[in-house]
Amino acid sequence: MTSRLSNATIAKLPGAIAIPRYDRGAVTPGIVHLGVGAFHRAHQAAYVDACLADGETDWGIVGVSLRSPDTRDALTPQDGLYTLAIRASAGERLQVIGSIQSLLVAPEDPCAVLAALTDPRIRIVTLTITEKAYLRAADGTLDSAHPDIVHDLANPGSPKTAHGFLAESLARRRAAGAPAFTVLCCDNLPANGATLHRLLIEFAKLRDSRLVRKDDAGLARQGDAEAARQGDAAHGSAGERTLAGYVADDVAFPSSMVDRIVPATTDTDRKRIAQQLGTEDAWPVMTEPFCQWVIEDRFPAGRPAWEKFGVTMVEDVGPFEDMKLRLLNGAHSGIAYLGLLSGHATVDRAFADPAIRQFVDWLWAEAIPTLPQDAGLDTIAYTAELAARFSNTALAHRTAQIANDGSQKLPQRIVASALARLEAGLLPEHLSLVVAAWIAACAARGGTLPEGHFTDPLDAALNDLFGRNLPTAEMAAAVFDLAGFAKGHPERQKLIEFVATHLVHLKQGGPKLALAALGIGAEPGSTG
Ligand code: CS2
Repeated sequence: MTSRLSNATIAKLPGAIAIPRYDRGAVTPGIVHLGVGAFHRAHQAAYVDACLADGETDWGIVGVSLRSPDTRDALTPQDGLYTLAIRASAGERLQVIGSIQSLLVAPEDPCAVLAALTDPRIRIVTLTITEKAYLRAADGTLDSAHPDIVHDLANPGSPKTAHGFLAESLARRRAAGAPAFTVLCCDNLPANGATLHRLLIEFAKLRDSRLVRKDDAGLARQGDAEAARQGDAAHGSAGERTLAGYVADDVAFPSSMVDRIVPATTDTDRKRIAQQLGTEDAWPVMTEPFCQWVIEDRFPAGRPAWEKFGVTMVEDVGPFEDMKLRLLNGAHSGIAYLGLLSGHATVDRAFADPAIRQFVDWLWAEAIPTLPQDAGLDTIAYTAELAARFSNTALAHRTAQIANDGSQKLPQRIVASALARLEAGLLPEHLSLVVAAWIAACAARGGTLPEGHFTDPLDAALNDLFGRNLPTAEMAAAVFDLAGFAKGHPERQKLIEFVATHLVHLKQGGPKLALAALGIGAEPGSTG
């Protein structure tokens, strides 16, 4: 097969495949998306596609990769088109998405990305850059010593980080008298909009103070320097404010909760989709039927009519976000690490393991009381739906994929609920096993699990620690220090003790013994 999915070939696709039925040529860009990976393409881009099909014309997406050229290389020859394969145990439905108009690769051409971000037609910047790209230090503040942050402060015109791109483009828009875009974070972080807002203000403060210093040396750039000269003291005063003050007061950062399971595309998927399309698609995206987006409705520069297509617009996304992070993502991490240690390669297989299934029920029972009680959350219906989603045999969602970046994910998925329980005088026996299983799975790489089976930004430091053969409790405490888990929290020590106890069981008898110690599956004495 030599032909390729594109504007020219789309009309020839078999009739059962849904295609964009709007004039793509008439659409103008309105959104820049940072982190144009599979998740974005299964989620936000699909919602925007629905709005474009409904007749909106000014919300086309400019997709930006902050790291690799792979997505751009796959999609540019296809005019930005790709297939979304919506997979249920009962079968698959294909839909071609047309909302991505152009693709940029930041490391190749940061100027082009800044040009897109300063285009006055752009009114929203969305982000899915994954937890670790927010560059938070162990205490949650901006990691100002990170080499990319240091780089971006020294080279504001050619940034590498999302912070650098957002700060520079907002500064330029402000200098040009163009209104700010709204920043819509779509990553699995708690209070994701507020968190990014706080980090960007920190970054802007560092920029402001550099500009003041540079200005003293006669090197300041025009525009920003004027503002910077006012220093922090001018924040909120009648005079021109710092960039930090501008970001704090004039840029909206609504929080949002995003949800759709998106397993990595395999070559088998590519072949199957090509056969169904009758043409090649270099990077189709696999997903499930379920899709949810809850967004705080603060868009001073306007937004697509997402609410027409199932998006819930709310005042406060907090309760939805907590429920999703603690019940879906928390269970996902538990299934991933216990699944890996039990030899299960995919979520549906791990979830079909009666011991893991039981564990997840009890994990939910531990996490549910930590959720806001007065927000009308229907946790019974929610967990029932999660159980059905985790059982989807068509997804083949790999446990190793979810296992990545545990140090960045566990704080909001597991540690927060465990600490809330301890504070309330309740036990976090199941939640703490997820932390222990993460540590055990990290340590098992290169042993019972393949080397590099999944990765974590802390890998070098973790491997160093594992090589020191510390007593279990000391090792658990050292991992907590490294990852910043429960930093400064009065219940930290208690949580470490729970984790250490599980680690001893995992070491002695694997997940079977650790689960048996919780009364799941075999009795502790019978596992040998
Ligand atoms: C998963 C999430 O990889 C992971 O860590 O838990 O990507 C999960 O599939 C999504 O958040 C679902 O919305």
